[in-house]
Amino acid sequence: MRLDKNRIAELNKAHLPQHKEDAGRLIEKLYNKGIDADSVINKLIKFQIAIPSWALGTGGTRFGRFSGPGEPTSLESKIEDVGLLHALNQSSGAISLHIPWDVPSDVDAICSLAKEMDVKFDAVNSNTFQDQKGQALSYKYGSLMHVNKEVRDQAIAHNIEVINHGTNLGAKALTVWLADGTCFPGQANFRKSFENTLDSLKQIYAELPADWNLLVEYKPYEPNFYSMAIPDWGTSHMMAQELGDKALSLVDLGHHLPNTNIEQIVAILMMRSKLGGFHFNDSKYGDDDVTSGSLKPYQLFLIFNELVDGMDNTDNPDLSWMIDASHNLKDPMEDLLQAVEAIMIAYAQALIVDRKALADAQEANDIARAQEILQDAYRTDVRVIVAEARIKGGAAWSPLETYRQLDIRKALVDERGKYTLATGL
Ligand code: LRH
Ligand code: MN
Ligand code: MN
Repeated sequence: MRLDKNRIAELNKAHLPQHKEDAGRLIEKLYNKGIDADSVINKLIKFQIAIPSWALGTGGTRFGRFSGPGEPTSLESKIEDVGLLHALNQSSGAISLHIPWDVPSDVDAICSLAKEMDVKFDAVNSNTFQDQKGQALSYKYGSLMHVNKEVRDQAIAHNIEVINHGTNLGAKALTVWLADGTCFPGQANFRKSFENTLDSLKQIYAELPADWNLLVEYKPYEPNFYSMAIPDWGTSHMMAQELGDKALSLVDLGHHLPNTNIEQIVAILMMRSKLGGFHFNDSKYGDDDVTSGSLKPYQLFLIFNELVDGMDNTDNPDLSWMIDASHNLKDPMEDLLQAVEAIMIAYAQALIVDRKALADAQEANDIARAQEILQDAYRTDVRVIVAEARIKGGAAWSPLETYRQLDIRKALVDERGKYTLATGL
């Protein structure tokens, strides 16, 4: 399915008179505060959040999966779904692949489809957290950290293969997330596990093309419940530091113990030019992978506040932004549109923070004033400038409303069938 830009513009029309009035009012309010709304809007237009290939189908829990109709089953249909999302919001023009789930059979055809849909290839992800059919050695006891060198070599070879797939597609980064760890005290020697993991990463790093990054993702628990090989940002940073300039830490919002101050982690990693990527989702308990901004929008704003500050004031390299959520109950496409919108709202709020006044308040230890400044930005309803950025970029005033008006899910079901292979029904 392809979306006609004119159709989107037509549907926008009904909203434009009110939208213009609302946008004008906010732009003037920002102007009076010394904030240039045009520069905020231009930054919003440029901001692109990758969609992972695995998020386009209905997710599940350890206990079950309730499939949705018309889910994509092939890499082609996943790229088409991302293209549809991007046409609706112009903010999700990239897809992140998981190998071997998404091995392209015909690279040229995939690249031209992606080009047609205006979709780029973001970081590619390796997968050594499952055993694949026909695989010689098992990852049951780990992959890059495994006690057996042959298993580590197999996992290293897989990561190199992922780099090669990514190179063919024009990707520029490899994300390594390891399920490696232990479930029981005494199961492994912590130091040996660390050394094995680092040594394996060094061998992968050595194969990285010159213009690539290696993103090291951390996670405190799950699937292992006693220890993880890379449990936290300290370990990830230590490894990235030792690997070299092209190795950076990746923060997944769900990969922290409850109440961790993620915004502080972001600030410190950026100060060291070591933050490479970001996985967005929201959580109440753990790696819940629910819709970004659905539970803790203020935390998301505070994180963006540090990201914006870091992007302006540090030498941190450009980041890979990606949604990493599991859509168990909602239509994944609708959920992704909501997530992108929530992320753009948090970014826009962070862009209108009066940074000079905040710095002055901090220097004067004026805590109440500092809080007022942050909350003034957070409590500003910026949805209208996010919509303005979308309209300027040729997207929908309301992507979700347009998605429903165009009955896109029905069109996908008509095209792909109600029960696709991914549903298992
Ligand atoms: C692990 C994770 C990691 C994986 C993805 C499927 O919890 O966040 O990024 O690649 O989920
Ligand atoms: Mn992740
Ligand atoms: Mn996760």
